[in-house]
Amino acid sequence: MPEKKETRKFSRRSFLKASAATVAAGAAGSFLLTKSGKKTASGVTQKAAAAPKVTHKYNFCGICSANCGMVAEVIDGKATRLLGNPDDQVAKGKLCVKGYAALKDLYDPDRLKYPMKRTNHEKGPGVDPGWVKISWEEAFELAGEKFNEARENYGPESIAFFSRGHDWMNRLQRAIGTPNHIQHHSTCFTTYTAVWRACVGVGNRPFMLDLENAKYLLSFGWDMPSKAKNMSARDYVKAVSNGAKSVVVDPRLTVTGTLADEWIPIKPGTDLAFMLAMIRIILNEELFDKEYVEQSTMGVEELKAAVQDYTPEWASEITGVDSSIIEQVAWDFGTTRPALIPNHKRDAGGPNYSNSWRVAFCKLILNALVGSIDHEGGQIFARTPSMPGFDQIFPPPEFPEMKPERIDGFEKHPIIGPTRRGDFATVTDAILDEDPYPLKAAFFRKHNVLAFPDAVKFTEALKKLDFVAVVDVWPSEMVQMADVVFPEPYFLEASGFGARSYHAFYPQLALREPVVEPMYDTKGYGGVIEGLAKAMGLGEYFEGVSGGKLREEQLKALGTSWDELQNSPNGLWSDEREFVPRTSFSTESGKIEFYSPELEKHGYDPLPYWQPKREMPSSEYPFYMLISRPGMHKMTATQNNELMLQAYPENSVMIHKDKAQEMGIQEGEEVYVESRAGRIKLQAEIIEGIRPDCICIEHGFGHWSKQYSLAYQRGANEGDLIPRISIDEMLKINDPGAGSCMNDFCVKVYKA
Ligand SMILES: Nc1nc2c(c(=O)[nH]1)N[C@H]1C(S)=C(S)[C@@H](COP(=O)(O)OP(=O)(O)OC[C@H]3O[C@@H](n4cnc5c(=O)[nH]c(N)nc54)[C@H](O)[C@@H]3O)O[C@H]1N2
Ligand SMILES: Nc1nc2c(c(=O)[nH]1)N[C@H]1C(S)=C(S)[C@@H](COP(=O)(O)OP(=O)(O)OC[C@H]3O[C@@H](n4cnc5c(=O)[nH]c(N)nc54)[C@H](O)[C@@H]3O)O[C@H]1N2
Ligand code: SF4
Ligand SMILES: [Mo]
Repeated sequence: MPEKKETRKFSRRSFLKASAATVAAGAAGSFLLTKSGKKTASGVTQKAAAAPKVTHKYNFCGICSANCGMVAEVIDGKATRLLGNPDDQVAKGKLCVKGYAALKDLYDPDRLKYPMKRTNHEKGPGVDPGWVKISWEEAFELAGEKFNEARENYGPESIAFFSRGHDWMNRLQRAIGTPNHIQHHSTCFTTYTAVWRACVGVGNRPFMLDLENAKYLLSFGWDMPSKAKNMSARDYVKAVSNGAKSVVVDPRLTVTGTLADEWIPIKPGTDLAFMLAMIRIILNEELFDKEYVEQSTMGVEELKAAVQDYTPEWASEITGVDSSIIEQVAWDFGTTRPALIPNHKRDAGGPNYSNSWRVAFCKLILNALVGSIDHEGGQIFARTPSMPGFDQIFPPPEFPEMKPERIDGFEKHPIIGPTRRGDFATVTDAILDEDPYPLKAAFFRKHNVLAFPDAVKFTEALKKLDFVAVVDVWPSEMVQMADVVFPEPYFLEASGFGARSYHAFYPQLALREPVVEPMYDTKGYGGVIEGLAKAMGLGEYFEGVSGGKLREEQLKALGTSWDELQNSPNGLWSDEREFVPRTSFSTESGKIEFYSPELEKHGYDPLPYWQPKREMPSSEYPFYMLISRPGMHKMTATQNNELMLQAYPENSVMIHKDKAQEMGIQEGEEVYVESRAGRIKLQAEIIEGIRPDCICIEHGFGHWSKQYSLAYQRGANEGDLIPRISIDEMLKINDPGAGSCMNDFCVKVYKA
């Protein structure tokens, strides 16, 4: 067990060591086929009757959205180890460190065990909620009564659901008649979604890559090999081992950078200038894939005219990168095939800066110029199975009319608004100011307080609500703010199936079997929603929906059945059809639009012109802020996992050694980091692999829930430094993706 408050002294050498360990983590565990064709973990033999009873169950990992296929070894009813499913195209027999360690979460004694209600009406960090155990009936009755009170007294829009999309939840939200379904996406990837919706018409989550076959990889902040998803590490290592050239542009030396041929430490928020200069060279020198551009794109002439001022010398001034390097990268990218600029959600094109959507736009253009959209070694559209939806299978009774105006103002963004993804950055002020209307009750699932920009202020906003219901597995900070708590089973106790989506070269489903019987008095999310609906008098919307009909109908549409999937020898259903590249797109022209009439129609720049990011270093706040996340943790959800904590016990402020020396800061010394939004205290971690004008903090720590016996008070939440944004400010930024500008602020650092 790790010691609390242990100092994590990380030199650059140990950083590299830890990084390599993360990449290599997939190497543990492999499988053998038994004669019957059923897989068993290698080294574990099926023993005779008197021996312990060893079984294997199929599941898929619920920690991150890669959902790697798993096989669990169970001995006498206790899950003893987890391994990757070898036939799953995502896992290919391996998990990442977090997946292997998930048993510690399953058996975490701090897990929520039964429904609870709060008896202390005061709320906030340091306040004991005064939990009382209640029955499920009482929990539903209490929540139903409070939600109805809000609905009747303040209108249905006074209720908000903060949750990832879910069939049951979506139906209850519409049955209540509130427009407020709020997800975290403006903090995570909406810049990409907006650009792809406008310019490609498909690919809401353009993050699937064929890294393995790429010959030139150019990363702008893309660093997935160091984290998840599992397959990124595997395929990146394969690509560089096969001789692919890798160039990493990042203000920080990342794990991807340590394995690359070149690291280019760019000034934060200036990738747009680098890319515009690349586009100019590739067009002027005619390095692009003429056939692909001719057949599959529209607007190349307008683009060429628009980029003529963006010379490498101009870009060099802005980015701090030599013009000769920019030229070399443009030539190499334009002349090596297949070449790929990989995307992931929070790289330079994610919602980090006010100009990030333009970066996402340039990345799309550059990949299309070299013919790498949906082609070998390129950016791929996931081949997910096509199944009928919940509403098709269970047509709903008529829904009440819904006010279009949302509490987070998300409907005001014409391109991203219809996706109903939601804005974490604007919601705090809207709740506090009761503008456009008061919010009175909220329902949270799988979103934590620490994930909201300016989390301290968001906590204040939560105190203003009359009633908060939370579904969780752990006693998170969100649970600490709840009036009623509904405990959910951990994914290893649940049943169902999931489509491969992050690495789906062909349609494939993975089975989820309970690895062990549910350990506590928990209920699945669908059951919680149904219980609440009934208590609110909205049971008619859920008649007949339970009982397995949904999965039967969906599987029937694929020519299989629940019975067949459950008895599948590898826990999978696969349709291994040939990969046929996509040649037409869902824009009006049917092509990838470099000049976007859709963006123009809605008042956004139709071409990716230069624009600086929102905030620059000043004498008051001299450092650029960089945010990342460690490979050994998933956001704020794994800091109570004993194994993960051994690997990474708390976060720190990474600062360049010259700057540290100049400021007299020693390794491990406590420093304050302050922004215009707030201040946190952390230990300094002195490294060489970062620009001297930047600091970096990894997200996920700073838990204040006292019910976490291991995670409590480790490190700090860098989210306390992120400025929240009012709806008006968000509209002024004029980002079609309404991105939360997660890194677009500067900080000062001083000794504590
Ligand atoms: N282990 C682990 N894996 C995860 C997660 C997790 O919590 N843990 N979370 C998952 C989720 S939800 C997400 S959204 C993704 C996020 O994962 P990524 O998309 O990889 O994002 P970050 O980890 O934030 O890393 C961003 C990188 O961008 C760099 N960067 C910052 N500013 C700039 C810039 O201006 N230019 C350039 N070129 N680079 C810049 C940073 O230095 C950092 O290396 O990870 C997913 N995978
Ligand atoms: N400061 C800061 N804020 C950020 C980011 C950042 O880099 N820095 N990144 C942003 C990004 S990219 C993302 S994706 C979001 C993610 O933000 P969130 O979506 O809030 O994800 P987590 O922070 O992991 O919190 C997940 C919560 O769900 C609970 N949970 C985990 N598994 C289950 C389950 O199976 N069922 C239920 N009911 N609950 C479960 C956990 O206890 C935890 O409380 O954060 C965003 N916010
Ligand atoms: S990459 Fe790791 S955390 Fe994500 S699904 Fe796979 S094993 Fe789980
Ligand atoms: Mo994310």
